[in-house]
Amino acid sequence: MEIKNEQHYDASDIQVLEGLEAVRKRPGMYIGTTDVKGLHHLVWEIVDNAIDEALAGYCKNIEIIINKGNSITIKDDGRGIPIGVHAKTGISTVETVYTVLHAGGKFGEGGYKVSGGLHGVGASVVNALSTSVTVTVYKEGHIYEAKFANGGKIVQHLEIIGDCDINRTGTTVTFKPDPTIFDTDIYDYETIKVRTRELAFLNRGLRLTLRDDRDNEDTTGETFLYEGGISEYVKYLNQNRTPIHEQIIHLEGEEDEVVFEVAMQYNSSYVESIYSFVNNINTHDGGTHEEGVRRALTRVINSYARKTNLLKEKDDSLTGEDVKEGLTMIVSCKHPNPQFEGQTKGRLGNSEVRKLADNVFAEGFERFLMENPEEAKIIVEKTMTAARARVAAKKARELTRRKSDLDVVNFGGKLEDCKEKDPSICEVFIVEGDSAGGSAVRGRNSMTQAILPIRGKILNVEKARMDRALSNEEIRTIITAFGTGIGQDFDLKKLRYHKIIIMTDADVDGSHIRVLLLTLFYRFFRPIVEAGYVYAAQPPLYCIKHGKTIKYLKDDPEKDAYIASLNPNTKYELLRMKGLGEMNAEELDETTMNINTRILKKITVADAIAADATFSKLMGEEVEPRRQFIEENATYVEHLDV
Ligand code: 1YM
Repeated sequence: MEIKNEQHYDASDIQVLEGLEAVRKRPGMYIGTTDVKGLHHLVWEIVDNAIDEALAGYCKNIEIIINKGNSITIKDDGRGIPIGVHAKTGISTVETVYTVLHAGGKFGEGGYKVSGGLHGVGASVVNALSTSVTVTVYKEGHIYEAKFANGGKIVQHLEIIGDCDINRTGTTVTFKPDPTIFDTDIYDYETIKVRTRELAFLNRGLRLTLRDDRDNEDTTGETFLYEGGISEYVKYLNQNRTPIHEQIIHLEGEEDEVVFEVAMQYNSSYVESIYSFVNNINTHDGGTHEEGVRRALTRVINSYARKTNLLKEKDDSLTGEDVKEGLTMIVSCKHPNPQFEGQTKGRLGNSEVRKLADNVFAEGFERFLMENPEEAKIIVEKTMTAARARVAAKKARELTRRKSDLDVVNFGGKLEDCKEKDPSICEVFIVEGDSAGGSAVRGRNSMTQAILPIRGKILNVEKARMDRALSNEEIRTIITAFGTGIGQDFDLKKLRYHKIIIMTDADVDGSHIRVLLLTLFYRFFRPIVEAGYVYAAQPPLYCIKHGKTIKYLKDDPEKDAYIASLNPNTKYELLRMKGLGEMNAEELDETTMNINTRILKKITVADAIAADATFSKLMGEEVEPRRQFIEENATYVEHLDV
């Protein structure tokens, strides 16, 4: 192997550095963002290479370690990145993969180069955005190592640093993200865990281990290994729901190197939890694989229901909406050449997949229904009940619609609307209790701030169908105030306020109401949440007065930090703030509503699947996990980025 003089840079080194420099100049182009999401993206770029090796059939174990100081180590037991000199670059393949943009692609023959996320740009981007990277390869009885620093500059060319068992093979990579590039350099264990578990579900038989060494190096970590693959994913998602049939239906097929797989089980809820993946990437906007399954599902259930006379001649056919009520389903497709479409590339476009998905699903599901008549009957009856509820909900929706055509200002006498009509500057505060509602009305800026008081607990929509939800006063008031309609009539453009602010007390009751409202929004008005229009007001817990200064502080850490920042000789008065209901209009305005002084928390959904699981856990049949979760995580829920 050619070993270069470390002090000397030649033309190819310079070219490489220019490439990596481009990544450092515009990191967003390569990894989307430089926020906490981008930071985590680096992990998945490296893990993807290990997963590819697993999909090629050579790797069984992958380990992810969060080290002290927030560097990351990823190990696999695959073949090891090739160590020979790369024909095009004249340097070792290891260095090529880590320094040449887009070199992560298919070098060798065979196997999928299937993962790679949204950006799919690989290891060199991670190197460009790191302060140090070490790549170790175990191969042919030797341990090889290459090191990079400061955005991909080579500090040690690939060399043998020791020997190992001749049977040991694999790749180990350690990198430390560059703190000057990212807004934060702190990795979140939960975020990594959720995705690691998901990768284990999506790649059955692959063992993934995750360990956090930051506080304690002796931990063994958590291992994720699912022999049942996506069937176990369905089981996991249904764990806080009540399945209505025992078996999880698992079907799969393959054609022209495209592997298609689906697992499903109905539960007694009314929620649709259908998630699809292509090459381990969540296709949140669906696509041909999902379309094929949905089409076949509706067709097969209808034909079975007619054949068995559960659905009579006079009955209308079941719709796509009816057959997905209470359905938990994972669709997974592995494709050597996927075409991702749409603005966020979240849709599979390959048209041949629609037919494969339809065929595999229709054939397998029909056989399942024939062979399991009892389960089949339960499923068909569930979809027929859903159809009746759909008809009832339509009537109820029409009622709300008619009502919303009336003068909204006077609607139920509850909503105190603002004078402005431009949604982009209007906000609505949803306030718990009449007394807080009264203070809020007096304390608000009536030009742009509307107040909607709600009484007591609102209906838990996790356990109610839309028709029942629509017969609930509070929910009808909210729908009408928003102006968007609901269900099939929903239209985000008609939203009357671009800030929907939940204002509840900072106690357990307040958290419960907040979670009920978030459940309502997430299940019935999801686009409003996804568009970032939902906020939680944060009434402060403390007030500190010194001299003429009055400072409101939202919690203990803020209070402690503020006191520590004061001159030690400063005399100050510390007050614990009252609940919303006890504040007068002026206090409420200053602490919670005034746009210059208030603290708002934006509700975000980082991961729809995790949020779905959290809501079913929080709001589903089981009471105990809910009580516990709310008490322990009252504020944590607000991120939904579980
Ligand atoms: C912890 C990260 O990168 N593993 C890994 C990467 C590769 C291979 C094996 C590999 C691929 C091939 C042949 C092939 C990569 N190789 C390349 C390239 N783990 C990690 N494990 N032999 C080994 O694709 O034919 C890129 S990634 F380009 F060099 F082949």
